[in-house]
Amino acid sequence: MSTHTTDLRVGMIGYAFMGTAHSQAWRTVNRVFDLPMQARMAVVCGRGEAKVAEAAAQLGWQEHTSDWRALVARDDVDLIDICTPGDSHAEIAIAALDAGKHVLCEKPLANTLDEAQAMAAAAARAAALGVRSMCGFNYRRVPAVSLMRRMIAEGRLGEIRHVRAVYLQDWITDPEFPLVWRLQKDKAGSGALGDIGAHIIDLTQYVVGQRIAGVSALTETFVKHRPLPGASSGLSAAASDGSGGGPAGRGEVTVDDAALFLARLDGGAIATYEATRFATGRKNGLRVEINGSRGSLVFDFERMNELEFYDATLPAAEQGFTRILVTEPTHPYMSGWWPPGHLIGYEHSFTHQARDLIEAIATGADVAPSFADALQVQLVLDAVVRSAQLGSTWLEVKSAPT
Ligand code: SOE
Repeated sequence: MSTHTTDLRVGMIGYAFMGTAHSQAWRTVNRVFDLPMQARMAVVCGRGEAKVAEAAAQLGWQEHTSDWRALVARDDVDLIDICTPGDSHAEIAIAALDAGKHVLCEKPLANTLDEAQAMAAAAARAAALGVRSMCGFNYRRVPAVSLMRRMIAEGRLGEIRHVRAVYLQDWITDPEFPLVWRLQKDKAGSGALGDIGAHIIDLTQYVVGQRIAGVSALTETFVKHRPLPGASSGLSAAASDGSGGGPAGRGEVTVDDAALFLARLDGGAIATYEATRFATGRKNGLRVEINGSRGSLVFDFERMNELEFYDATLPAAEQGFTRILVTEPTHPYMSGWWPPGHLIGYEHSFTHQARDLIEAIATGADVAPSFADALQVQLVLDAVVRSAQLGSTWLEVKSAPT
């Protein structure tokens, strides 16, 4: 039963995969969590009138528009939720923040470091006026991931020595898969690196409480030209017709298919990262293992309700990896859901994200990941790209202002 007193009127821009996930979160959040504000799905925005009207009806938005500038200027909208490709994040987010709207922006924050810096600066200006902004690194809000952070902060792993993170997908292994927007640098900024590598950068920095301070990287584009897409949808939403001088009917892939890097964290841990869309058979294989002086923790998204824990402080005869089923009411976020043992899924991380953002807006608390946190991720992405271009040269990563 909700005790909210105020509405939070949301205007969402973009309604493909992420927009659908965010819609599910806005629809659900007040039905599950008792919050001081009620999310209202006020307006959804997309480029084509007919399609956005359909999306509004299907996803449950009260109104629709094809003019994001008009949306951002409306007095009856409090929060702008940006679910568009990265090439429009900066322009929309800065306009929204300057108009005094709270902002939730999908990851990665931007396509370039300059854009991310401008967004973080706009967020800092707006924060002084009580405006909140958050970047959508939703995996932070998987209960097992939050629990991982809590246990590490409590010292259960002791001193952190190793961080091992992979994010493996395989949806473009077929060379005939079309040149969708995610494969074009001007639309997406980078490839596997920014799309899924950004998640493991954010997730590991979050759980360990250390920042990446230096990297040595390698990237690869296995399939250099792909068929130009038709007006398709979903993950394959239409790309601009970047023919890129390739074979007839094909365009150049201008992003990485895979990115690997070594890193040092500022608290002394060393780390390896791998992000690829060519891990045949791996659909959404996000796996993180942390080794410390007193134990280890392992999270695997494909078993997202579980955490593996090795406690090296137990008597030798009792040591071994144990499986924690993260469904107890005492586990992060779980008190809102089902009785212990009843599992949750991918979409719940977005609902938890909406919950935390609503709480922060209502109480004036700081938001995490803030645009400054997301700028930190962008600094790492930028260093990875430059290191790879320089033949894996070690590069220091600057620290974003907090
Ligand atoms: C596509 O690779 C994608 O949808 C990412 O963009 C999401 O952030 C990730 O959660 C799942 O995969």
